Amino acid sequence: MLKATLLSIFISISLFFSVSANDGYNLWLDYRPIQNPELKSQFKTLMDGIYFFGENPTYQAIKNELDLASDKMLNQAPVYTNERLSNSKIWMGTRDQLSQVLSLTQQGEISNLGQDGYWRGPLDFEGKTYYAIIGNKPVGVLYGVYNLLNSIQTKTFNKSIKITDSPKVKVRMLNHWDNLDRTVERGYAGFSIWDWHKLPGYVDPRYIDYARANASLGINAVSLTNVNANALILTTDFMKKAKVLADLFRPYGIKVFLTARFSAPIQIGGLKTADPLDPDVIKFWKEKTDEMYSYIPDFGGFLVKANSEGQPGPHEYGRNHAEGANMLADALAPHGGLLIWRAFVYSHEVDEDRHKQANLEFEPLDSKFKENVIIQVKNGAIDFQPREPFHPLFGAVNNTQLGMEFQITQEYLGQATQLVFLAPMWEEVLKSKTYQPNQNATVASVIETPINKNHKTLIAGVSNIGTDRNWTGHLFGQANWYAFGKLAWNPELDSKTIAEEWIKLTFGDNPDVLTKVEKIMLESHEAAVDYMTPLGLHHIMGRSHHYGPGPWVTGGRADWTSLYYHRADSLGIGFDRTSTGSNALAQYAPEITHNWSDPNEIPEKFLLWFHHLPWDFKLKNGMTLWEGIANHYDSGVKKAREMEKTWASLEGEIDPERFHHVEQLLAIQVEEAEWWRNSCLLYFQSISHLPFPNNIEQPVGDLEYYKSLSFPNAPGIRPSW
Ligand code: BDP
Repeated sequence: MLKATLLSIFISISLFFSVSANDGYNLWLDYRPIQNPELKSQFKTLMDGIYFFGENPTYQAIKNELDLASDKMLNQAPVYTNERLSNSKIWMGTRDQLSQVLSLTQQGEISNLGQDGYWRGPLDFEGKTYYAIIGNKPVGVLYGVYNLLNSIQTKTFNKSIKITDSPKVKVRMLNHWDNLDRTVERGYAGFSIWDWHKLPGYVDPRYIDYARANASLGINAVSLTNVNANALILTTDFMKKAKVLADLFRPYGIKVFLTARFSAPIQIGGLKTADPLDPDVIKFWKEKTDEMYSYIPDFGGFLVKANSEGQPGPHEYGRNHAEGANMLADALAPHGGLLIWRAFVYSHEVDEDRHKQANLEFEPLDSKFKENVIIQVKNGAIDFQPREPFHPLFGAVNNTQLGMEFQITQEYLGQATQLVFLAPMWEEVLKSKTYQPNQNATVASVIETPINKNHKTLIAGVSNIGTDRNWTGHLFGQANWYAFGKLAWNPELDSKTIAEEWIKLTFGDNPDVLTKVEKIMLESHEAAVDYMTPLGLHHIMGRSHHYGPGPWVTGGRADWTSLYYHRADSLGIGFDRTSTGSNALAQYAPEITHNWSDPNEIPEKFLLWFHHLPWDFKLKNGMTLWEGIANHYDSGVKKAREMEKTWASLEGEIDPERFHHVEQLLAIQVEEAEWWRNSCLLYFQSISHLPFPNNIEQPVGDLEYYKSLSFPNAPGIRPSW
């Protein structure tokens, strides 16, 4: 008897813990039990009679998702019916499949779904109302189902409202910087989730959860390998491995891309050259590509980093980027594949401001790229800095299809120890006015607009995913993956909406949690900019691992040093990119060049990005530049402490596992913010020789000590640096 009682106590304790513990693995697809009786009954009704118009692997993926969701949210299995009329409550299918049951009005309503869009809402047929989820293609139905589940979880479901949604961008892609040995360049969440060694024989169930998470956001493409590419990925053995992933991802609407090393013809093809105009090289790539399609018939294409940071490329043979890209594009074209060529090109051998180099390379090649080429451009001209003005290429070419590359992994934004919600930063870039090709153009509109009907549009994000149980190292890294997916689908969305949705999906709808977590998230980016690189400072982090501050970094290749970027001297600080300096500003539209050339007109957040100014330059609030810099650093630290305090006040309102995970990381973030402030201010003071303003907390510590810190084992370091 006693034994039985103990056992039942044990079982209930472990059940309690298994219910309350949350390691974050389920991401935003946690499907917690529905508490609200009305919502529960509405969802239950729908799950009581699901009718699919036809069968295909995507519908099977939908059924798997509904099985899971219904089980977790309602504690019951859904009922699938074969009878369309008598028992069904919800209909799912493509517009074609439903054509016999749609009235003309309904057909009209549902006609503008684009390739991947969906419609969901009430549908009247023969005197009865059904709920329907309709896509142009099965994947549209899948997206509609995820949207329905999202609305149930966030309690926004309304069965009488009709919703139509379709993505504004065609290719919504994750770029993994994963190496074949499972290390991840700039990865802070463990190792690569691609277990190349055990593939193709062993299929990690995590691959499916990865596909589900992406599909739930509308992400429809993934490049599996590092842009600093290894040619081995193009060998037959690896194609067989990649095929397994492509087969798993297909029902979720996700296409696989791989990175192509430009010198592969030499490394794995036995050729002496990789010259893109050499007939044997052309033949090599054609045969490789054909072979790839024999394994993966819907292979997405190649992503290429060439002639940048030591990667091989067409320049070695006196050819330009268009000649390199077009040769690969020709190999892909017969299969409908895409060639994504990165604009992240710069060289220390070129005597030009790094900021200008991509435009100098690509502007003269405008209109020279084949139709299946997309030039993938980072959001800013330097390199994923905490804040960058938008890349001038976005306004500078009219006849080249440009795609956006964001970095989801927080290489320069606190890596996996800091909570920095990146949506506000991406939103700022996407909403920036380019004034070209027309007065109303924004970065978002440039990306969303195909230059003609055959061109595809693209948004890519460098993944922050790894083998950590919660996928992203920091729980809030998940919010960045989420936000990226949402913005790739609709670049016009605002960060607040995205944050609210993610918080509800992640923590439920406790209003106190919602308000406080939202505040933390929405203020986190500005806080990080303040304690890392305020007022347009940039590229002053530690060398090679990029972890923590390193404004003193000098020596070696100039454009990899901090001095090159901040140019602090006894007179002042900042990079003069106006006409008296490198004139990078002239690469923007005249409206921008004109306004930003004046240090009193330019938004202060970009001040030192474009201007070298005296320490006593007057800021808008009346402070001197030196005082302003000091105040920004100090206020960044204070904001970080505020975030920590706000989070602490949520104890008991968030499950202990996730609460303590974030609590500990926020404590690290505060220490790192202080480290940034102290070391940057002490360093800049050693140059300006000015006293710190009285109103700030005085930086403490010894500059020499900060300089001596080294992190040889910091994660994510690029192996060759
Ligand atoms: C930089 C990273 C480096 C990448 C490079 C790239 O430090 O590891 O290889 O970008 O985007 O941000 O190619």
